[in-house]
Amino acid sequence: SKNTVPKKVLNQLITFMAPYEQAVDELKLKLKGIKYGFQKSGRYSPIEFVVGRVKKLDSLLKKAVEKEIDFTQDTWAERLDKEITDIAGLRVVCRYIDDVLEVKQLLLEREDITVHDIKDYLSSPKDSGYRSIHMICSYTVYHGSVKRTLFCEIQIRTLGMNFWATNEHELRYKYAGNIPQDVLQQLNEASTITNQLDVLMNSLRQEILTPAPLDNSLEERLEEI
Ligand code: 0O2
Repeated sequence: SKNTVPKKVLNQLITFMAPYEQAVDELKLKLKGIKYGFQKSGRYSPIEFVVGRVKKLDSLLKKAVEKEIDFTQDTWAERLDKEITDIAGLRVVCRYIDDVLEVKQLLLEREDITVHDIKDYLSSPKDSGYRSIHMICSYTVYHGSVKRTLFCEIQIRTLGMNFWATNEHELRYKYAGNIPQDVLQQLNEASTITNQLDVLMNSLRQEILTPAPLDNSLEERLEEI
């Protein structure tokens, strides 16, 4: 799809991406701040880890072509800003399903992140078996001498969902999008099993968050086994 883009625009695209890179850097730090805050105060953190990326150029161009964004017209930058909401992407990975919901709630309450839309692939998984919560947000960066408010997509998922999605993503890449039926079947089964594990582990979360009963010493509990 690169040959649909004039050479001059390719250079402009690098400049175009710069504030998005800053947004990813800042948001990564801020989301990690949630985790550190819990840890420093000795509390259980609903966040296990945070990763971020700006959309790769080939992936961005592919989506732009799908949206019929014409790079020979000088409206292309405005259209990318407005129509491609995941140029800045953050991913928050949690241990338990309830943590995913807690992080979603924490993000909804923040004043530096405006949530525009929530895609709940947790309640309604995709046909592929994909599960996650996607929050389409906007965030303001002060980049050079300009203030820019940019869209970003924050994905929240469990370790299990992340494991599944990583495998599925690699298979989709390997088969260039045409995953054989039997592999799709296996992936779907893996998604079901992953969800069963997530649901089971989620009940352990309650166990972890409630203090051990005082009248039940470690020795007593070991004797019970
Ligand atoms: P990249 O840039 O390669 O990371 P769409 O409009 O179809 O593109 P949709 O369904 O509206 O997408 O979801 P959304 O909110 O735009 O998010 C797309 C991103 O969600 C993907 O990024 C993945 O990170 C993730 N995702 C969505 N569906 C699946 C799925 O079935 N399997 C996996 N592994 N990940 C999924 P991209 O498109 O890969 O972009």
